[in-house]
Amino acid sequence: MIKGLIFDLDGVITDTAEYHFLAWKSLAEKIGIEIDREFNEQLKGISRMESLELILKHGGKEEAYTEAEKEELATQKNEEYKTYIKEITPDDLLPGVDTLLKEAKEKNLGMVLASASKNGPAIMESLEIMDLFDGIVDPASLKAGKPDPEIFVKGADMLNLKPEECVGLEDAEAGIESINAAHMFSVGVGSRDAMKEADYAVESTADLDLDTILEKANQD
Ligand code: G16
Ligand code: MG
Repeated sequence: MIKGLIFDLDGVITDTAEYHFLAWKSLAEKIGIEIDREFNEQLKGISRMESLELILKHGGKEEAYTEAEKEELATQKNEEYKTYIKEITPDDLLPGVDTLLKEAKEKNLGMVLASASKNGPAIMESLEIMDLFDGIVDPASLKAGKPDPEIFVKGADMLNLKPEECVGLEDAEAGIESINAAHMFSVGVGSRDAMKEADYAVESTADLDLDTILEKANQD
């Protein structure tokens, strides 16, 4: 019996990927590396420092900086990113998400955020949905990020539920892998190809229907 929903943030609740892209692009340019939107796909769901490592590798500069310099580069990116997310309002909820969250609340389902983003709490406040949620897994507390199952397992723990009693919702391949490894029913948002490992997938958040999700997950 499903009693909880564990949500990814970027790409499921709101679309911050474009802001991450713009901030990484300008940081990369400063150090002579060119990135495009196609490359940016690899950064979805991946932590800030792991994203930086991928960008440096892409530009052949993986050995060029000390750990302290890399921390500084990541901080510069985050400062620019924060200027974008300051503008977020409830209008930035992805289509269908408002209805989904409210219906889940009416059904007394537990809800937790399992995002790799350290900016998650600020974004949730700006979207004005924090009161619907029971908690946010602190990404700084994790030993391993997605695709490791830890973040989704901790999400279920926060609700005092077993992973089998929860549904995980994700838009990144690494995230679906994480949910599946946690033995949780996985709902994917995205192309059929990218979401081929999901237990159930839709192309857009507008197609997320709570009754359908619960019916499929409870059958599983
Ligand atoms: C999000 C984004 C990633 C980003 C990560 C960390 O993950 O998809 O691109 O690198 O958060 O973000 P921050 O730099 O704000 O800590 P998710 O898990 O919400 O999809
Ligand atoms: Mg995501």
